Amino acid sequence: MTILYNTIGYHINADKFAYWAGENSIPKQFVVRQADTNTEVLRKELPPSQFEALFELNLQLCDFSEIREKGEYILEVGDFQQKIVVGEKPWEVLAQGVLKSFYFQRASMELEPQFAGKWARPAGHPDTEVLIHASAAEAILPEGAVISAPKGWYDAGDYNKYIVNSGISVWKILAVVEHLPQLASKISFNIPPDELQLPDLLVEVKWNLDWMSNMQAPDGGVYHKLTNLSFDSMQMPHTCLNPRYVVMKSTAASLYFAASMAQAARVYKEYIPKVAKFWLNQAERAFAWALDNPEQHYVQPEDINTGPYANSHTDDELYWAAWELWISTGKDTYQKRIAPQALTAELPQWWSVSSLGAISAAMVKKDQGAQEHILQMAQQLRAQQKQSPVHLAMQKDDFIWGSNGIVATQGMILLIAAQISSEKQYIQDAVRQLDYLLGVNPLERSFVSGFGKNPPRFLHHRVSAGDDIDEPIPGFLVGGPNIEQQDAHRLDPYPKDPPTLSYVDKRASFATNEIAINWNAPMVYLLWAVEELLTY
Ligand code: 9MR
Repeated sequence: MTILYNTIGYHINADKFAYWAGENSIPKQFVVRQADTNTEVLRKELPPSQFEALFELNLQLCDFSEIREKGEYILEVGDFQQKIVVGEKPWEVLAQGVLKSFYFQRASMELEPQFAGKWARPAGHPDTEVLIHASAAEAILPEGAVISAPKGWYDAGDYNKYIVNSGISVWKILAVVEHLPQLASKISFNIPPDELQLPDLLVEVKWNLDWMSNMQAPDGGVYHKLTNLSFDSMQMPHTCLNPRYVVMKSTAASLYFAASMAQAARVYKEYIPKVAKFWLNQAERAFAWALDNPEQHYVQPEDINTGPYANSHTDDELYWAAWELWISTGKDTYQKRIAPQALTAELPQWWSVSSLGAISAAMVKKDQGAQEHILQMAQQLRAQQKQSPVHLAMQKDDFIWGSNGIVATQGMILLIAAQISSEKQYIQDAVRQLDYLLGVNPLERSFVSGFGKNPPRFLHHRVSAGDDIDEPIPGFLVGGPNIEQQDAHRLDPYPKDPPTLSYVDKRASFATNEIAINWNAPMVYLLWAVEELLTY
């Protein structure tokens, strides 16, 4: 028997749900006491149990939403006691840590102890001498020619840099300050300041945008990735000396680049107008290249076996980039490229991005059709939550590679719906998604390294594996339960059913325990936006 609860804390203004998972439970009531004085502050009947199919557990809801005073409490069911924290900003330190993880992913730079603490490390992957791969060769830059494309974030547990995944990640992080501009000056997380005096969040994202900006070929097309031929072994960045390549220009990469640089140009305009203008011009050139080369889909060259992020349907990328460019430039030519039939209700993930265009249209352009589209997506998520006793929008077949990123993205959509509709219930719905990631799951763990109860320790992450420090680098949301278990051949068998148990905290589990920028990015949005929207 146990209590599933949010192991980081509960917000004073949010609904507060924990779940009693007791076999043939005898207790009829639950009690909440103040931790220091043991004074009883709440006593309620436990409702009948409900079967949570995603967890295969019978659960009884302990709803202690009435408690709106910050403090530490004891939640008591029968003889079982669980400490619970209620706070005004319960997730702020976590939100800082999740954003700080991007700093720990920086390529081409030494991480100094003042900022990185015990995880300080020498610079790795300077990427100032990157070879043109055969797949990217052209007269002006033949095979073996050298370009410079330093900086950027390592994608994940590996040290390669991929435009597709970078594009979606920077977009989701910048959306925080584009949607909630008041946050720009409030967010700080101890990273080296830059000489431009940008807010911390923009300093961090610029590290990656500066790299992306260097990935454009002379004709406007964008290289799909900057990579080794094969993954490095589990070694520290500064010990990696394998040659690095830029690999074929692709339609998808060019459109991801166009969309995210166009959004970045809007966000940075008030701070660094010249750079923003340059990025916007780059975005326009990348878009033009994609129109001229609509079918140049990424095909992994035979001598390369790092992540493909291949995408052969680019209608959704075109839709997204056209919206971003129209909003940023006001030019009709882009508006004409917005093909309504390309918009789907799929959650925005690296393989499906039309809804990102709809989000910018809804939030920045206040386009009514786009707003309705997002609200419909949110209503669908809410309908899914209603099927689940713990109010989780996930369906069984959502537990794939990076399922935790899906949970966070669903939360992000609910929060955007809250901003469009001013309907506060959507904020509460988003908190349920967060509850799952921070402890309301049958593994009874937080999925963020370094935070909460029983967090992942053995990340599939080369730095955390190679640094000889016991604790993994903090602030990473691991991929999470994945019923496809692509790593099963490297591990002892692990459960598959129910899907939420299909996870192992082992280094070899690249399919459940890797970290990645595209999973942390929606977590950044979820954490910062939910706390801001709950503060009233
Ligand atoms: O997140 C990606 C997942 O959707 C794909 O199924 C998987 C296999 O192609 O790749 C995942 O992304 C990995 C990328 O290819 C390389 N860097 C690590 C990424 C996270 O595992």
